[in-house]
Amino acid sequence: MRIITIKNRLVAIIFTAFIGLSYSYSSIGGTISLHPSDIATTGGFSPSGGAWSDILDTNDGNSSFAKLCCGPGGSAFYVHLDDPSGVGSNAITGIDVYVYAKYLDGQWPNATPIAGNINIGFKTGTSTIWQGTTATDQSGAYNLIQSNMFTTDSDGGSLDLNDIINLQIAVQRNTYGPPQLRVTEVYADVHYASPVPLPSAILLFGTGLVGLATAKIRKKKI
Ligand SMILES: [Ca+2]
Ligand SMILES: [Ca+2]
Ligand SMILES: [Ca+2]
Repeated sequence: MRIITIKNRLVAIIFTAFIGLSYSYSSIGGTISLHPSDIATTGGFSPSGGAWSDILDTNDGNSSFAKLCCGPGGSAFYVHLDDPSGVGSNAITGIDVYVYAKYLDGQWPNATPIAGNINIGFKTGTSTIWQGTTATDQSGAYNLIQSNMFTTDSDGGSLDLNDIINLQIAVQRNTYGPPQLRVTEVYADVHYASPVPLPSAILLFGTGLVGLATAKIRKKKI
């Protein structure tokens, strides 16, 4: 009867330790998505279907978007992003930038989709880091343009919470001539990692091992 009790206690200890381990590892880090809070620099772009604070929050097609037509390429708008919550003092490990965009050529409502080029980037301080020119297709659908993960701030330093608070996304129209660039959504994914889990995981695993040893000693005394 006592052996069964010890076995049950042992199973409970190991089970608790491994639940603790998996919980710790699942909380190692996370990702938060940040959408625009307001315009920082228009670059000649104008909002359609709402205010700058709202039009780039969702991929709602042509219901709300930022637009710029005509002229030489190179014009860019910058948007401020919502400040992060839940990151705490955890280390910031990277930023991904996402932009939904397309080009149209001709007068609305008879404008037709056309392929074009855009660049996307981000700014946390003085400089802007660009992903590089990317082509959009002529499907008429908003193309998702995604950056590689940026792992420094825009001036080359390590990422910290202030960088994320100051984070801006930049979108540049890189096609010359009349086509209109439309952007319906932009956001950034911010990745962070917690420094806490490893020690806590070791502690929990250690607790399990101590429980195991104690149970064995008790078993021998029977
Ligand atoms: Ca918003
Ligand atoms: Ca902000
Ligand atoms: Ca939109």
